[in-house]
Amino acid sequence: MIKTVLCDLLGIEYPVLQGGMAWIADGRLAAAVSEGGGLGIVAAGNGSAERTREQVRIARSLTDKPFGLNIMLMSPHADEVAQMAAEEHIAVVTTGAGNPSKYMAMWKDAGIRVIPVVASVAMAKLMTRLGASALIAEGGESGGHVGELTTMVLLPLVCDATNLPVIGAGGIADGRGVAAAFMLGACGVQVGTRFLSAEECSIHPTYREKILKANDLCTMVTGKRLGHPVRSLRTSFARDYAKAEYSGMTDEELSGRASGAFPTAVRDGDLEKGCFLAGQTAAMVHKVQPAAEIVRELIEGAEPVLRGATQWVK
Ligand code: TUI
Repeated sequence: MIKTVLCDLLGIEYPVLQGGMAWIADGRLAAAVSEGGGLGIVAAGNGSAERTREQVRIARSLTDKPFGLNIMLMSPHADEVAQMAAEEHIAVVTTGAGNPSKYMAMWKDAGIRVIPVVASVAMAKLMTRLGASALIAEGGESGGHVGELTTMVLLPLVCDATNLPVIGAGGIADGRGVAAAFMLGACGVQVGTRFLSAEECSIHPTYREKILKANDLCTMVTGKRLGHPVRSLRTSFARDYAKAEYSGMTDEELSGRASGAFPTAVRDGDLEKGCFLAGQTAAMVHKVQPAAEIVRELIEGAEPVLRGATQWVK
């Protein structure tokens, strides 16, 4: 069985975090992952503090095990959600899409373990200095908001830049990916896309179907022109948006086109108007199964790979 310092740090059985997927990771999914021995995470996304608090309480009602809250720092509600996290004494806060420096002292005073996603070495060093408990190095294979670097490069660079436990993310969907992340210096993984096929994940059936049928080339990155690149399924919406980025459209017209596209995908499964966030590993997601089974498969699958890793060393 694989056990690392992350298990003791977070009070979990397996070093697997569920990604903080905006509009998707609700209390039900988070509780199911935590019940399965990983760390489930409720995502605040663009939601208000009160809406997010409801999901936190749902998670609490479904599990006694620790779970986390992901705060999307570009959200207009980030300040109030950050405050709510302190009030609720959330065990673990992960952050994404920005710099959480201004909240770190408040969270630490509330006894929260803070684990920011870092997309650069500079951010890794800053977060280490400000007292993060661990770091998530998330490469651009991931779904949603992406940085410049791949997991293969970012993860070892972040490990070299910090003495904190590092969690690898982006491009990990099975035991081989978990083992590879460990080889690069990680002591845990964060997995998002694979959980889109969890029984407890409440996305629209069309979204789930598109993930199950996805192949290797079925995601693309859009949004670079406005400075918020996101990886999503290559749907007609994503293709049209990509074309619009290189047309004469103004920035306002362009951002109007994307407005509401994430929740539209999750709730309505609308292929014309929705943006279906997904990582490159969508091609590796083949069946619907309980979240706890996914957690177990990730860890059990990594063991033989890690044991066999010395086979070429003579
Ligand atoms: O945050 C994510 N993934 C996301 S957020 C999201 S919702 C969204 N809404 C509007 C526009 C864009 C996205 C969907 N998926 N992953 C974690 C992540 N964080 N990836 C990259 C980063 C990141 C980027 C820059 C973290 C820190 C950072 O620092 C910039 C700075 O301020 O120096």
